[in-house]
Amino acid sequence: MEFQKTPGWLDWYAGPTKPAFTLPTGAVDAHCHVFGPGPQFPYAPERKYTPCDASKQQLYALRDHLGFARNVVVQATCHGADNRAMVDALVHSAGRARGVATVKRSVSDAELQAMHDAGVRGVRFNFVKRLVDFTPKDELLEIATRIKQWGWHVVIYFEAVDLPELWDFFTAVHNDAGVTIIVDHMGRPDVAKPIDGPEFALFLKFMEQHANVWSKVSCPERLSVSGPKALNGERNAYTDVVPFARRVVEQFPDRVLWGTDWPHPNLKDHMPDDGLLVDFIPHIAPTAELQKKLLVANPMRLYWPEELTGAT
Ligand code: 0GY
Repeated sequence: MEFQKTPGWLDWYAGPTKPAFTLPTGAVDAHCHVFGPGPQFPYAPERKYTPCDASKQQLYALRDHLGFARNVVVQATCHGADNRAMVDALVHSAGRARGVATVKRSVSDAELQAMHDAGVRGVRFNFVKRLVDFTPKDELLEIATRIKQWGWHVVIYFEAVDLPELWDFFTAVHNDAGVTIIVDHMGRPDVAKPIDGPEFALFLKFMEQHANVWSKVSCPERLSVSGPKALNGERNAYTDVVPFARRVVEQFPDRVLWGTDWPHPNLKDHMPDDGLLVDFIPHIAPTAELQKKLLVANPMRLYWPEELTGAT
C-alpha cells in the first residue's frame, strides 16, 4: 500500500555529520523508531500523522555512522499497536536492538512472550493529545500489571502541563503494579520557563519521590526555543535545553537514558543533524563517568541485564 506523508512534515536528515564527541564503547541509542516501509508494514488506520518511511537498514546505518553499538527501538503512534515493523527491526539486529511495544488489553500472553523472545522489554503509554486518542487508565494499569511477569517496564510520554493530572496514575503504575517507569524527553518541559520554576520542580519531585522512575534526557530539538543555532560556530546547538537536561543527569545519574529520536517524527520547522545531536551529550553529561552511565551502564542494566550478570 502507498502512503502519502503528512504535508509540511520534514524528511529525516540524510548525510548527518560525524560527531566531534566520541561515544564511549558500547553506547546505546535508547530512543529511536522505524517507520514502515509502508508497503511492507502499513501505518495504523487510527494514526494522527503519516511519516516518511525510515527502515531498519537506514537506522542501523545511522547507528554505525554515529558510533553507537546498540539501539532501543520504540513503537511510534503511527504504527498504533501493530508492532511488526519494530519487532522485525529487532530480529534483524543480531541482538543489538531491543524494543518497546504498544499493546492493547486484548494482547495474549503468547503474543507478549513472542515479543519478549524478539527482544521487547517494555510497553509505551502515550498521553500526548496530538498523537493519540485517550486510553482508559484501568486498561493501562491492567497492562502494566501483566507485563511485570516478563520483567518489562513502562515508558510514558506526556507534556509537562499534564503531570499534575497524571501523577496519581503514574504512582499507581509505580507502586501498585510495581514496574519501573521511563519518562520520554524529561516530560517535555517548557524551556522558556525558569529551570527553578514550579513546573520543572514538579518533574524533579516526581523523580525524587518515585525511586524507579527514570528519564530520557533526549529531544533537545523538540524542546528548544533557541533552535539549532550554534554559539560561536561551535557544535553546541539547542543551548537553552542544556541546563534542564544537565540538572536531571547530575541529580539522577543512575536513572537517565539518551536517544537520538531518529527519524524525528512531526518536525516541521527544522530537522536536526544527528551528528550535532550527539555533540549535545557532553554539554549535559560533562564527565566521562556521567557519559558512561548515561550511554552504557544505565541502558545495559535496563535492556541487556543478562550481559551484566552473565545470566541467560
Ligand atoms: C517521539 C516524539 C513524537 C512522536 C511519537 O509515537 C510517536 O508518534 O513519540 C512527537 O511527535 O513528539 O519521541 O518520537
